[in-house]
Amino acid sequence: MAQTLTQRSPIDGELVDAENRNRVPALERDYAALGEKLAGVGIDIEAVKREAAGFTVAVPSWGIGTGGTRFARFPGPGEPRNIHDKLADCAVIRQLVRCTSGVSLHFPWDWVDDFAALRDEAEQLGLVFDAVNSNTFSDRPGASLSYKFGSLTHTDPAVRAAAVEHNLACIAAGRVLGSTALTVWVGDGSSFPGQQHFRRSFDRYLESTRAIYAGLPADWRMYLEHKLFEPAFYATVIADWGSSLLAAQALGPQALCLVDLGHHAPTVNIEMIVARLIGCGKLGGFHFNDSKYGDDDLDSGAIQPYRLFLVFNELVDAARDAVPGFAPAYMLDQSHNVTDPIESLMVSAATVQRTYAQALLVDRAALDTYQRDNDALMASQTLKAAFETDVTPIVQRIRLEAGGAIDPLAVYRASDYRRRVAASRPKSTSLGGGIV
Ligand code: RM4
Ligand code: MN
Ligand code: MN
Repeated sequence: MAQTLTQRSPIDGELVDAENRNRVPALERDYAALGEKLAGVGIDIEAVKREAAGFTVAVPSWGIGTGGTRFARFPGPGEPRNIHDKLADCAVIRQLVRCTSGVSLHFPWDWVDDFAALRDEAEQLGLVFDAVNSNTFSDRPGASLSYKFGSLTHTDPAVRAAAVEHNLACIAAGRVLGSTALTVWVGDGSSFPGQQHFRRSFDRYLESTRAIYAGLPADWRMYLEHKLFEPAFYATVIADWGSSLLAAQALGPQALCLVDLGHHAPTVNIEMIVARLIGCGKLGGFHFNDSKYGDDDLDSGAIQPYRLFLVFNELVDAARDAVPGFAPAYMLDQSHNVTDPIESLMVSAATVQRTYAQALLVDRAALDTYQRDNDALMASQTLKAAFETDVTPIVQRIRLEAGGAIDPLAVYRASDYRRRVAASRPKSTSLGGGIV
C-alpha cells in the first residue's frame, strides 16, 4: 500500500533516509555483483526482485507484546497495553520492512467497541486487517461456561454453542475491519487415555464448525489450524493435517487448512504436507515460526532455515505450475520472550521474504530433468544452489524502493522507539506463565 500524506510514520523519515544513504553504496555494489552472478545462470535479477516485492506476510497482534513460557513471563519495557499500542508497533514494523501491512487480530484479546474506528486508525498507520482469530482456548473472566474441557468439541452442547457464537462474533467484527478470513484453532483434546471419545469428539467438531461455516460471508475463507499437542497432552482433536483436511473437505470450498510450522511432530516432513495440501486444493495459509522441540514459536528461520526454504520451494513450484485456486495467506505466529518483539517480527518478516526470493532462484527445468533421470545428487544440489545464494541485496533493494529501511534493525535501534514509548507505557505487571 502506498504511503499517503495522511498516514502517520512512527519513525522519523529523516532518520530512515540518513541510515539508508550510508548503506546505498554497498548495496549498489552487492546488487550489481549478484545481478551479474545470476545473469550468468540465466536469471534476471530485476524479474526476481519484482516477484519478491509482491510478497506480504501479516503480523500477529498477539506477537507484539512480550510472550512467556509455561512457567513465567518477563515483561519488557514499553510493552503495548492494548490494541491501539499494538497497531502503533505494527506500524513501525511496516514502515521499516514494508511487506507487513497486514495485521492479524485475536479475539477477545483485541476486542473493541468500535471496529469501524479501529479500521480507520489502522488505515492512518498504513495497515489493513488480515485473518481474524478466535480464542476458545481460555475463559473470559466471569464467563458462566468454561472451555476447560473443550470448546467446539465439548460434551455440553451449551459450551459448544457459546464457542460457535464467539466465532460468529469474530466474523462480524472482521467484516467491519475488512478482514476476509477466520482462523480457527482449538486446543480441544484430552490429557488422559479414555478421557475423550475420539470419533464422537471429531463429529462434534464437524457439527460446530459447520455452524460457523454457515455464517461465513461468500468472499471469506475459513482456515482450520491443526496442532499436534498442547494444551492437550494425550490427544488433540485436530492434531494433524489429515484431521484438518477431513474437516475442510467435509465443510466445503471455503474451508482450507492452515499450516503452522510449529504444530507438527519433530521429524515430520512439513514441505511434503504442504505439497499434499496444495495437490488437493486445500492449502489455506501459514503461520510462520521456527522450533526445535515443539510449538516453540521462535523467530522464522532461526532454527531450521533450510526447512523454511523447502516449504517455499513447494509454494513457488505450485505457483509456476499455476495450480488452480492456489493463493495461500502468509502470517507470522511467534512468541517473543527474550527478544524485543518488534525486532523479532521485523527480522522474521524479512527472513520469510528473503527465503521466498531464494526459492524463486531454483532452476526448475534442471530439477525436473534430474528428477526424471533419478539423479538424486544433482537434484539436491539444484535446491542447495538456490538456498546458498545470498539474496540479501534483492530484499534490501525492495525495501529501499518501497520507502523502507535497507537495515530495519539498525534504524529501529537508532530511533530509540522502545525507550520513547516506554515513557508513556507503564511497565506491565503481569508475570504469570502462559504462552502469550
Ligand atoms: C496456538 C496457535 C494459534 C494461536 C495461539 C495463540 O498455538 O498457534 O494459531 O492463535 O497459539
Ligand atoms: Mn498458529
Ligand atoms: Mn502455536
